Amino acid sequence: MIDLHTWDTPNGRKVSIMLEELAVPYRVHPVNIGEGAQFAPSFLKVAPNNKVPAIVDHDSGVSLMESGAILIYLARKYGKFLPQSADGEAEVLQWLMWQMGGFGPMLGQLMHFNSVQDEQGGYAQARFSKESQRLYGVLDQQLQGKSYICGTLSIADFAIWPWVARAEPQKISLVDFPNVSRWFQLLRQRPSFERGYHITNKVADVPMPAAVKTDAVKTK
Ligand SMILES: N[C@@H](CCC(=O)N[C@@H](CS)C(=O)NCC(=O)O)C(=O)O
Repeated sequence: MIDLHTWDTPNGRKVSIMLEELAVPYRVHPVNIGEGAQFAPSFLKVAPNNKVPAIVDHDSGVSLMESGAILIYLARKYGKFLPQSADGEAEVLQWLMWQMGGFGPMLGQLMHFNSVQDEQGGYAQARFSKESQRLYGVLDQQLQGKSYICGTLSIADFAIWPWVARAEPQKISLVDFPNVSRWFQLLRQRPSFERGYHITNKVADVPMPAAVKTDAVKTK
């Protein structure tokens, strides 16, 4: 049994989506980061960096924080969503690292500064918006002629998709990125993505959004 400590955020959703795709048993422990639950001593024992997600795998005794490390661990444990060949694995890890080091942090900052109204917010908003647009362009190029980021469904898709699902607060129009838009819609149709996206809302017993907001998402 795996314990998943998470909240309804892009990094948290990567792991619940993967667990739903794997169809393995797991329990969700909501960590309400809006109320400071990430600083509770019991959570810090599992995640010393006080951020979600984190897992405890009771089969192996492994306790892990950092969503990228968790995705790699689960992929290796279950032998799925990470190619066995050295070159195949390297390609997936390359896009996972791209998400962990660039796409996620930039979009996180962009969403923050989009919500800040003062002058300082304006400068930072423009800076992160420009870089985010560039990163979406890189992803769009990678998805040209492909159903999935690395050809077949992998942990790179699980890591990147929940960030694209937040395009609206990022003020990014997916109309400008037709390959990203097509890929986003393809994965959105998978029941495991739908379940994994909403899992923390269900468990946290707060109102569930009607659907992932995709009004701005139109394929060309
Ligand atoms: N690099 C970490 C980032 C995790 C992260 O930033 N989590 C956010 C939610 S998406 C969080 O827990 N924030 C709470 C806080 O900063 O206090 C990962 O990918 O797991």
